[in-house]
Amino acid sequence: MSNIERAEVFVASPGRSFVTLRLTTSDGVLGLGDATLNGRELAVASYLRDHVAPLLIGRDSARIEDIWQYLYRGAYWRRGPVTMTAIAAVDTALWDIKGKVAGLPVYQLLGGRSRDGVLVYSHASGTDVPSLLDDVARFRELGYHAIRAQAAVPGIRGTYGVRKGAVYEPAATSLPEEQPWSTEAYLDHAPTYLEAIRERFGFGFHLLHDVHHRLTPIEAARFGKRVEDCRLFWMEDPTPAENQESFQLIRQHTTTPIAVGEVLTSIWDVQHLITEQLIDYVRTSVVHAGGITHLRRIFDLAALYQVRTGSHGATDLSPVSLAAAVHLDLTVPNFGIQEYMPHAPETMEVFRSGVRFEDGMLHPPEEPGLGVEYDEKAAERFPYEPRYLPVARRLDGSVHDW
Ligand code: KDG
Ligand code: MG
Repeated sequence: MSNIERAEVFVASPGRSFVTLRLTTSDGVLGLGDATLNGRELAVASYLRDHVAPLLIGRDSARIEDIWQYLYRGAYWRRGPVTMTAIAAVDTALWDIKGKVAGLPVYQLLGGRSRDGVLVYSHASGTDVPSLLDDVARFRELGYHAIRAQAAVPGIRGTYGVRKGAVYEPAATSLPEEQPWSTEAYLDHAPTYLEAIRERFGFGFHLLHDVHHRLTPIEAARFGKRVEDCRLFWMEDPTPAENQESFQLIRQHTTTPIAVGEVLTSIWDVQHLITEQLIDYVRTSVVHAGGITHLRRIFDLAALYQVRTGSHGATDLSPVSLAAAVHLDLTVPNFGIQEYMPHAPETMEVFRSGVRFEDGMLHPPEEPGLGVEYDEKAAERFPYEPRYLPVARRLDGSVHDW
């Protein structure tokens, strides 16, 4: 029996902040899990260090399902981003260990390949329409078959989704920046640049757009209807998903596919959306939805209702998460697409990952486990610096959904 002997939590900011769990077994096998919750990093680090690590020591590292149930049911307090991210980190690290013990890459433990590679989309953006079009051209040249497009709304400083430097990083300030928002200006502008992209580049690639929870259901219905001729792969998070019946209203008006789930953390949070077929893609991720064990359960439920997967994969999900996602995506029958934003070079100095991008697809490392290493020494050069996502305010000063 190979017991968990050590549980270490690393918090560092190589390019951006990451929380990483490393488990070590009595046989000296290491397992990594991502525990990053953007802007709330230390809450998960404390949950792991203070409340989970002491419970893990001495447990059989092979019993992944049992440890999942123990941490989930045993805590009494269930669900929520902090709990589910902490459980995810443990679960991911245990799959990494199991792969290393078996001498197999994790995707082989999950049933083996269902496809040759994992289709990904990346983020084109622009401060205006011409610069967005240039960016789309650049992603086409890089070989992407699917591109998300976002442009700044004229007169609205700091529109979400618009890259400032080489890497899109909205969590950029030591206290949340307040940014203005106008739904009217967005609804007038966004359809015009999506149309401009189709006019210039045609329909030979997938086009995606993230509404980022900014619209009411009827506004989202109007938006989806207006852009139908652009044949979007999806419109993402058209409205906040707390009131899930409201997606029915959007559905009544438009055939534009809908993707939801990056802020949802359990199968119960997506159950209604899936079983009522109110969405087409579920965007829950390994790191925020309880790890590989729980995400696979969500994806299996989704498969029953012809909902496909489209996991969140922004840069605030570490290379450990990305690797875990690629292993899982490769195996699930109802895979749709994977979000992929390459990490900053500093991030890749700390996380050595064998995940490979080729011809618009990601491929997992073939070595045992997840195929990612954490360089603790390199991480010491990047001490933790708290950074927050912005907050949006309407033009009258009231808070809007970011
Ligand atoms: O932490 C928040 C980001 O991950 C989020 O703003 C990115 O919406 C996002 C996306 O679709 O990648
Ligand atoms: Mg999003």
